[in-house]
Amino acid sequence: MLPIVLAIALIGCAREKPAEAAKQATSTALLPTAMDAAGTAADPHPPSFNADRAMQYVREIVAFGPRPIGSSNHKKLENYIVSHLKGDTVEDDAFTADTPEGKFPVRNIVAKFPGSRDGIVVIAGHYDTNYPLRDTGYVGANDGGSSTAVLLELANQLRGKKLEGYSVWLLWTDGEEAVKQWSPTDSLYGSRHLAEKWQKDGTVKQIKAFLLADMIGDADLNVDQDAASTATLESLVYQAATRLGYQSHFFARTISVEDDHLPFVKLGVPCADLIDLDYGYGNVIHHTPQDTLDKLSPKSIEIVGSVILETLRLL
Ligand code: 1BN
Ligand code: ZN
Repeated sequence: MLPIVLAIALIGCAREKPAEAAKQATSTALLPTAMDAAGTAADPHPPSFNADRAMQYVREIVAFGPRPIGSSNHKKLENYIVSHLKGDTVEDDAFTADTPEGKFPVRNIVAKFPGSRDGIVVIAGHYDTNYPLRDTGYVGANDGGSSTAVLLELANQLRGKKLEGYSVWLLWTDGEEAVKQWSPTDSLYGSRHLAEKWQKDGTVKQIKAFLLADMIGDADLNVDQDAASTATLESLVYQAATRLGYQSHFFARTISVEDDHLPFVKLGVPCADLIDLDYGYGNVIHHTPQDTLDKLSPKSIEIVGSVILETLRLL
């Protein structure tokens, strides 16, 4: 098997740090409240990510126990996600995946929030947990839990708002994890299926940006820069992080990671994978039963949720 993390280059990586773009940012967020840069009245209730509520979601998700594809806990989480999207426009992408461990139901869930401008921004994260660790008590608080929760809270922030920019589609991907051993055919079941579907029906052409959040709850938050992601979109994320004073948590090192953005990268969609693959010193906690709530911080989830919202404003 090819190693998943192909290369790690510490600070000083080949790609230029997006700091220059950030320095040029004239921040509407920093202007006095009721007006934006153009002098028009600003939204009196701008989105403001609620970290405590997001953390409560993680607690409730973890309380279901291990949530590998095909399990009853996974089904409970599907129902939990959908129950939090009442009144929203929800699209299901459900299918049967053929895996090295047999056939499994897989279900991507998409909540759609319409904008005033032509085009779609997809914000994604996976909700299934590691399959091979299913009998070890592994609950994936960070890997699966944090991404599910950040999307649920983003839905709260987008719901009922008049979005002045692109439409925003929140995507809970399923079957991200390998069932036996990570390979191009044993991984990313949901995102591969959805990318193909959205290519066939023309949706892919409308996607202006695909932002992926994965493992973003680590109390020691260091979001990596991903070599396969789109440099201009990562620069925008860095600019957003800088506006909020959170830039020190972003892009100190560059990695190459296989994740749910890849099927969309392959189709030419601008993508940014916001993943912290340094979970515990040397990533020792990742894919172990030690991936538990006590390693997380609501602040980390708030940082990523807020930076995503700020990136939406910049797009
Ligand atoms: C991320 C979260 N990934 C799986 N769950 C992708 C990955 C798999 C990253 C193995 C590193 C190693
Ligand atoms: Zn994982």
